[in-house]
Amino acid sequence: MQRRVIADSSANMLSMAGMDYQAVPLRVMAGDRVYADDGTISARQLVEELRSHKGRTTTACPSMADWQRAFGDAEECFCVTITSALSGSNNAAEAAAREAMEAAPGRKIFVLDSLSTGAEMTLLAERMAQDICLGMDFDEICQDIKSYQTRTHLMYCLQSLRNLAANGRVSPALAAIIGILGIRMVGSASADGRLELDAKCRGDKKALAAMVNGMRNKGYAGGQVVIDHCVNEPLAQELAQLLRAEWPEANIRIRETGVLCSYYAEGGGLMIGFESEPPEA
Ligand code: X90
Repeated sequence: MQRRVIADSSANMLSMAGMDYQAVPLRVMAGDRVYADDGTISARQLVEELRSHKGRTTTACPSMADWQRAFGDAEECFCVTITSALSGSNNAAEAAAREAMEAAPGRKIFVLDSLSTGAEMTLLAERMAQDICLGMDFDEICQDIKSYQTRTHLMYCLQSLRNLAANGRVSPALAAIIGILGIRMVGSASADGRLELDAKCRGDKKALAAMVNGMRNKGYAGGQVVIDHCVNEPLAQELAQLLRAEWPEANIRIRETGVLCSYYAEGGGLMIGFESEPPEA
């Protein structure tokens, strides 16, 4: 039986080693240029090109057809989407799944609303893959993923909310405060899948302390961490160092944001997916 894991591209993961995995691209539009989130442009180049673009920019979620193409002929699909509170990706995936299952009774497609994005989605997709490797059945996997989701989290540190505000995803008032030079917003994905402000920090040092604190408060105790950065590897490395100082057993990976997350996190931004509770034995 063919079993496939699928995530939209906001997970910042284009492939998964040794797994039947598909990424469904979102898009960024600037004038008549369309940037598909499929690995064809780096975060650095995207940020540079957008800086020189004068007009309006926006984003688009995948269509039902995009999701259906990703399902392919796989009999069982396990999908995870960016939060439904900020994007239509989850809606499109749900509708595509309903249609595909009606057309082929017996086919099983699970769509999970991550209520988050980025590296938290990566952790959820990797858990799906792990469950498949363990040979769990469809319903067991759905249950396990929902319970795993209660101990995955996302924090971020942003230097600008310009693109989020321009596209109606955060309030212009908040964007104006964070837009002040040197001010960083440290926040997390809220329970209902929106941006939650945890701390306004002046400078990287305070922001790093706020991130470590935020993770501790959410129950981080040495489990998996995935740090995605938008043209800011030094800050990602510093955060990793602070975490290792406190939790030597921490399993930390550092990656670069894809197109969608680079656009919204903007240059300098970090997004951190992590598990609460210690690593499993
Ligand atoms: O459908 C679309 O056009 C995509 C809209 C996406 C909007 C939000 C993306 C945010 C990405 C920002 C930091 C983390 C936010 C976490 C929120 C739960 C990156």
